[in-house]
Amino acid sequence: MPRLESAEFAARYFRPRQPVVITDMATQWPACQRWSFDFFAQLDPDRAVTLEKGNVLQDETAFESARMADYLTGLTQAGHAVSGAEDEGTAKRYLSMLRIFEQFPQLRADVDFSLLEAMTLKQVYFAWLGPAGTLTGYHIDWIDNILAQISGRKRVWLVPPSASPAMYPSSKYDYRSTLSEVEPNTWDAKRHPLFATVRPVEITLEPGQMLFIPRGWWHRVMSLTPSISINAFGHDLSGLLLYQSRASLLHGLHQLGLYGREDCTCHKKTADSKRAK
Ligand SMILES: O=C(O)CCC(=O)C(=O)O
Repeated sequence: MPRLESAEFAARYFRPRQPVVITDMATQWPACQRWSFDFFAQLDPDRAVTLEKGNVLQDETAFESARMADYLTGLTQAGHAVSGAEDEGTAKRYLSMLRIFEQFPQLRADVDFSLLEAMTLKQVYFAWLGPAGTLTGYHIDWIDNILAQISGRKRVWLVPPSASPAMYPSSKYDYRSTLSEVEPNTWDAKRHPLFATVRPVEITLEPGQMLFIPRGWWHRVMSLTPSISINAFGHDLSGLLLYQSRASLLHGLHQLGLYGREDCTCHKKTADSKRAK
């Protein structure tokens, strides 16, 4: 799908909540010309960042702290492409969910999410920087999303909301999301037999391409090369009323230790170290 006008995006994709790959728009962004691991490393080398270790959505929640420049310089030096799940099993360290414009407001003009901004009342933006082989397992975000690939390539698997019983929603808590119990690389057909019926749509996101992931759609994302992405989440009025109010309430209870504290993606099981969501 080449360049999309706002009215067409609204009518054909946003309102019916149908995913779409959008080409020829982000390619023009300054981010696609300027952003690299070195670029970020130089923005604030001493900044402490939290790295996810491995696939925290289906596996154990684990984090590590690092100095931004050390992590990103390591990625530049180690940078090589892997195909598919070659590196499966190693706990990749992933600078995920970086609140990019809160930390670096000067980068706001490097991207243009006006397609989503025109349809929504409230947005939040995250950057994702990591090596080849990072895996964000199957989950639903209860908020509309455009994921934009800035450099490197990612594979995305999408499953419609109608397949939810076969995705085995997990009890692990994640803010504003529902996680699946199933990870295809370690799928146990006896425990999760219905997953055999799931037919995901598989997409490879190239630099400069964007993917609209409507709220309620399951998705799983793996980087095929060292990768920089950014996404914009946005709520329209129905999202604020139907989903955000519930998510905020549950998150308040979670922070007080009254909900989902046995297993979550924001607190380690064995220590109190946590990351802000
Ligand atoms: O890029 C990734 O690793 C995950 C992105 C994602 O899950 C999202 O944008 O909702």
